[in-house]
Amino acid sequence: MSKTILIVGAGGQIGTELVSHLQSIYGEDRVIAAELRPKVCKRMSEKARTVCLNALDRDAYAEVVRKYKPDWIFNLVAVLSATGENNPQTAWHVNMGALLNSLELAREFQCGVFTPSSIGVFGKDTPPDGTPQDTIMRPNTIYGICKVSGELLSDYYFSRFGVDTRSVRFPGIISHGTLPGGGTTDYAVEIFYAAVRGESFICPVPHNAYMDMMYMPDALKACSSLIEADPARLIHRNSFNVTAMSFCPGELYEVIKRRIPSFKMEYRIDPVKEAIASSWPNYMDDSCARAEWGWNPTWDIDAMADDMLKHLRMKL
Ligand code: AKB
Repeated sequence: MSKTILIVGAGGQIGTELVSHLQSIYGEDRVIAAELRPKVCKRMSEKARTVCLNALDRDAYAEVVRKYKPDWIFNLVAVLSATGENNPQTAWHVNMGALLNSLELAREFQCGVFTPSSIGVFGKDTPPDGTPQDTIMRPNTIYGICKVSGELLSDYYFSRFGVDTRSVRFPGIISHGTLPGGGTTDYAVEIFYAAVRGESFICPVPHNAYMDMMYMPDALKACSSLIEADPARLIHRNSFNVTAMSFCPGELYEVIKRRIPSFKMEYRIDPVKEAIASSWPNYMDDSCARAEWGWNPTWDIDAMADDMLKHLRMKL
């Protein structure tokens, strides 16, 4: 069935590629990209219906929802984990403000809301290996606190107001399109840029810090599959563990070095990222997503590395 989709925060790492992914499913006219930064809006408007919007401005946001009448809002506005620690108050204000506006407008205009959650919801007390779907969630980053609060608030809007809210806990997303910004898992993207440029990479995360990761095509598939999922099969909603691979910097380095033997990496550990990485799972159990809506990732570390290098060699 065709749907109209409003993507808010569309100019970021996921949004940029989600726009064309959803256009390919629902049609170019049915996807509206909303973005705060005028320069990014201008660039996006060459490829998509675009509107410049500050998602914290409730009235302006309401105008956009009233005009386009989306079936789904993708609320991608986020200050990520490492940046959030520099200014926790702003991170709370932006992350929770955009989510609350999205939920309220979905309630008023009767549409669904998809909000990415994150492995950031977990903390030191969470079982790190095979992290279950339903487990201890006591993060100690402001980003994680926003994401746990967001999951609870989204479930609340579903049970209290019947808003169709759905979400996945994304791991680090690796892509060759738009760079991520301010995350703990960003090293897994930046390392490829250094390798292709012939530079050595300074890694801010310890060599043995395992975290879940996913290549962008799988992340896009997670977004579209979950909004198409049969609601009768959903036992969970906000939010599902999803993963595709787990590795540490030392392993990713070896994978790239097998393809570029001259590639060098050294470590200059960022204590903020180190603490965050060590509090996140080594790998999650995503069996509920598999059972409830057929989650099934395609890309492993080797296939991802080959594809990243191929695309970045054309781009850089
Ligand atoms: C981050 O590192 O902050 C994000 C995430 C895993 O949510 N990429």
